[in-house]
Amino acid sequence: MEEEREKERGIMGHDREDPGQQMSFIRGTDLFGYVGIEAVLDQMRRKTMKSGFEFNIMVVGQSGLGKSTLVNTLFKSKVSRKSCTPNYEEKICKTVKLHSVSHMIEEKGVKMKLTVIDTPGFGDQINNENCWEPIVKYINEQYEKYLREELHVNRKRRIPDSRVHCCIYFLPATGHRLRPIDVEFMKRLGKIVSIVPVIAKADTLTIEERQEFKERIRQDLASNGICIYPQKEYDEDQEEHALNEKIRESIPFAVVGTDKEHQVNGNKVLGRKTKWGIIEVENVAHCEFSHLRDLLVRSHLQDLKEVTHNIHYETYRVRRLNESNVDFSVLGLTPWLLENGTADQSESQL
Ligand SMILES: Nc1nc2c(ncn2[C@@H]2O[C@H](COP(=O)(O)OP(=O)(O)O)[C@@H](O)[C@H]2O)c(=O)[nH]1
Ligand SMILES: [Mg+2]
Repeated sequence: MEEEREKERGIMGHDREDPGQQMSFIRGTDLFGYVGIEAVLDQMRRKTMKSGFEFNIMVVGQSGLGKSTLVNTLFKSKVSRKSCTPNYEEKICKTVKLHSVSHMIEEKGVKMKLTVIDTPGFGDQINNENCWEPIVKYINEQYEKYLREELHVNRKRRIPDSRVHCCIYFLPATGHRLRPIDVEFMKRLGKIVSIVPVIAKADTLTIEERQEFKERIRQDLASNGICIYPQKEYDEDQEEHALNEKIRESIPFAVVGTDKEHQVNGNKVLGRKTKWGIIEVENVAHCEFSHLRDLLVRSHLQDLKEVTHNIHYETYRVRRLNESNVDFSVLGLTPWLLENGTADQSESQL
């Protein structure tokens, strides 16, 4: 009864498990006047605008699948060099080489340091055995760098974040099923990074072919136990679950990239000329490029960063600290400090 009355007065939620620590929630409507809590959003906004944020995206797939073109289309700027550029990626690499380029992108005062990590040579050989190894190594090296900065006695106020927040995996538009290399790559990498698979150059398939291909890919992903982003286990609430279910049902997005604009009904649109007419890249009736952009930039960018920090990096951190062969003396630490949690004060970086 008393609880009921408290609820009516707007005071509720006493933590009964810990009587020493009482917590009560007062609904905004029950405040006597304006306090100004909501202004924290403006404060966060101002801080983010001042400092900017980092976003690191990796593209993986055979040469010529349109990786560079797609990233340029996503950010509407030349953030990745295309293979037709002389002296670059022209010849097929014998081994997988990782190559990262950073750009500052600014929109309405918000600054983003975008780093695109390209993986030329992946899947280009006749024998592609272990071609994911340099990629796994690179991803882990970035976690290691971050860990070392975090464990340092004199930590930087803001640790530079070179961790891969998202790996876009390009599937060739064969219309068949996942190939062994796709299964092997995604199985391994899905455990250490957020993978978003896409069907590249989707304009080479008909709408029906795309649908069937997508369905077969989803079956193969499930039957091989491959974890791709967004993972069910990390949905935080009902609302997020509903939104992510829709995404999971339509993954992998069938995308088309371009660096050309065409005139359609008097408007300039990003598109590709095909024998069937102009494919409008940003038109959802033509391809799923917009869904991919919405996911990566407009709805899930912050979530990709959080999943990287809270899940993938955390898994790496726990494993490394358990191995106990981090050279603590170099960091000016003793393992004792770690056991007592003193060094475990990682902040979520923007
Ligand atoms: N049909 C088609 N061609 C594309 C598409 N995206 C890129 N291309 C073309 O494919 C070639 C290779 O593109 P590029 O982005 O350099 O591929 P990368 O090697 O994977 O980075 C270029 O001639 C592009 O114009 C697409 O969505 N559809
Ligand atoms: Mg390229």
